[in-house]
Amino acid sequence: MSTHRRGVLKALALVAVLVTAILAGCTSGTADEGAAGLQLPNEPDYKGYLDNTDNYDYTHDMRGQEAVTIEVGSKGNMGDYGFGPAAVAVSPGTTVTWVWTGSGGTHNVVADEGTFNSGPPVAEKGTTFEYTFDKPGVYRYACEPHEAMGMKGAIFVTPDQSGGPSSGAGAESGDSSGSESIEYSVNRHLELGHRLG
Ligand SMILES: [Cu+2]
Repeated sequence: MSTHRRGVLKALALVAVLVTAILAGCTSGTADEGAAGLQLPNEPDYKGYLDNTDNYDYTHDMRGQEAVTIEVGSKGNMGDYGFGPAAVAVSPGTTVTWVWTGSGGTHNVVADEGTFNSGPPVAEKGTTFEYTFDKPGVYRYACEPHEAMGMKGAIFVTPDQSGGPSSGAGAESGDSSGSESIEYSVNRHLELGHRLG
């Protein structure tokens, strides 16, 4: 009798563990679906660019939206020296609008590779700068006055609607060669070209 009861208790305990595991899986998948965006399933390789950006948490998944807004002068980097969110994923054709909070002094938005540039730094709240991202790829940018403090950001433009950079055939290893993300964006370019052509 007591052996039987022990068996039942063991079975119940197992069920409880399974239910807990399933619930945990569900909540982590659907948590926090707000304006800030869910976490992209696979983090792009920013090649260390955001290493000293302390408000960079993860890439906020804003794919499928026509317009995305990023704060200039959000909390971060020992003051109001952050882009919020620091990293976002968007679909090609998305217009990103940076909106100045008015905090943290003068800021600007300057692409690492010259793709976009908001001009001289300004402080005024409500200032906006926008750029439409048609080409897939990783775009790194910074605020010139506060770049050394970590006021930097990244826009990951991808036509992929499911996973992230490593959801394709090529397995992404953790090495630091940096060639994989370039390969990835080239592949995406080709894919998009085929689709359009
Ligand atoms: Cu700044």
